[in-house]
This record gives sequence, C-alpha cells and structure tokens, in this order.
Amino acid sequence: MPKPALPTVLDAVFLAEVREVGQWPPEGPVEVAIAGRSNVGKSTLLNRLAGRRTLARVSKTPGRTRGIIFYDLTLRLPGASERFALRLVDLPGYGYAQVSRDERKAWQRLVEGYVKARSSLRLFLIVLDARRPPGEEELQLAEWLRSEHVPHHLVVTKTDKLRAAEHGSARSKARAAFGPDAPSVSLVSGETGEGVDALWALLVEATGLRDGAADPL
Ligand SMILES: Nc1nc2c(ncn2[C@@H]2O[C@H](COP(=O)(O)OP(=O)(O)OP(=O)(O)O)[C@@H](O)[C@H]2O)c(=O)[nH]1
Ligand SMILES: [Mg+2]
Repeated sequence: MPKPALPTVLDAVFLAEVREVGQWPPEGPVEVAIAGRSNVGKSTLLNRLAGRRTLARVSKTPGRTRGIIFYDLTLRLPGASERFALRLVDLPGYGYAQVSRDERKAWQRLVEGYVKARSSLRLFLIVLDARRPPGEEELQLAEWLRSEHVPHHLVVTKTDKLRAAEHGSARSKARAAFGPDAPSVSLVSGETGEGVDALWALLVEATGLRDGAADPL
C-alpha cells in the first residue's frame, strides 16, 4: 500500500471558546469535531494531531473543557505547494458523574446547536476509552448523528493502556456495541502518538483536503 500523504502542521492557534448557542465564530475552514466522555483524552488527541503539546488544556480533573473550543490549523500536504486550513473543534466532555441534569441538557443544547449550525463540519469524531465499552451516551450520539446525516467516526484512545493481546480485539469490540450501522474505528494513543498518522490520513480524506475540494489558503 502506498504511504498516505500526511500533512505537516505549519501553524496551530486558538480561535475561540463558545459557551452559548449562536455565538459561533464565522464559518471558514472545514471543521472536524472531537467529542467524547469527560476525561477520555479529547484534548490530548487534539494536541497530538496539531503536533503541539500545550495547545488544548489537558487535565486530571474531569470536565475541564467547558465550552466548545475552536483551533485553526495551517497545513501543508506533501507535494502540494499551497497551504490548507483545517479547524479542529474540541467539544466539552459528557457523562461526568457530578454533573446535574441541567448541565447535561446544556451540553446537549450546545453540541446539537453546533452540529446543526455548521455547514463546514465535515467529520464528527466520537472518542472512546480503550478500556471501557461504549455506553448509552455514545450509542445515542452515533444514532443522532446518523439521523442528522453527519459523517462520524469512532476513535478508541489510550491504547497504550492495553496489553498487546488486547489490541487485536479492541476495534471489533468497539464496533460490536454499535450494531450493523457501526461507524468505522481508529485506534490511537494520545500519549504515545500510536495510530495518529493513520487518523490524519483519514481526516485528510474525510475533509476533502486531498482532492482539491477544499480551498487552499
Ligand atoms: N495513558 C494515556 N493517558 C491519556 C491519553 N490521553 C489522555 N490521557 C490522560 O487522560 C487525562 C484526561 O485527558 P484530556 O485530554 O484532558 O481529556 P478530555 O477528554 O479532554 O477531558 P475533558 O476536557 O475534561 O472532557 C489526562 O490525565 C491525560 O494525560 C492516552 O492516550 N493514554
Ligand atoms: Mg478536554
């Protein structure tokens, strides 16, 4: 198989944090949203993708990312003379035990509002912990995204926590819970960077950066 064309991240900057529906920054570059349970490793994965250690705040305290945070990346693809723009969107975590029903509703309102508002959203990543089976939240989220016709993909992270023998079954285990319409799955570790190149290749494909569908800068 030919090696996938991996982008070089030339620049990665914070754009905006949004806590209210409708306060979105103007649409611009194609967007990839990163969602998942609180503390699952969304911000760590985003930093890995951006190749920046401290772009998104990572925390041992669950529920640290509160609003929707937009980051603008400038990319160069191998062989291309132009630069491309891609926006990574760090969504607040859900499922944190201490959160009230009102906060849960607020999460849903914000995330659903975002998804419905953004025509530049190209792919919605649902991040799962490799050591934990998908829960009702993930299944419902995937179901809702399907009903909204939003392309989505599962990313199983923290694979560095798995024993070697568990790696092989991690993908099929994650998919099994989602039934016949299960999204595709990538295995990654935000900690070691394992699987991140393959995920980048998928993002380039899914966002149309490769075939000229996206405007170069
Ligand atoms: N071993 C391991 N730890 C990880 C990995 N990714 C994240 N972590 C750790 O998991 C904790 C939470 O990481 P975050 O990236 O802040 O998680 P998050 O999903 O953004 O959390 P919230 O914003 O609170 O929802 C931190 O202690 C990270 O160091 C990984 O791939 N492997
Ligand atoms: Mg976070």
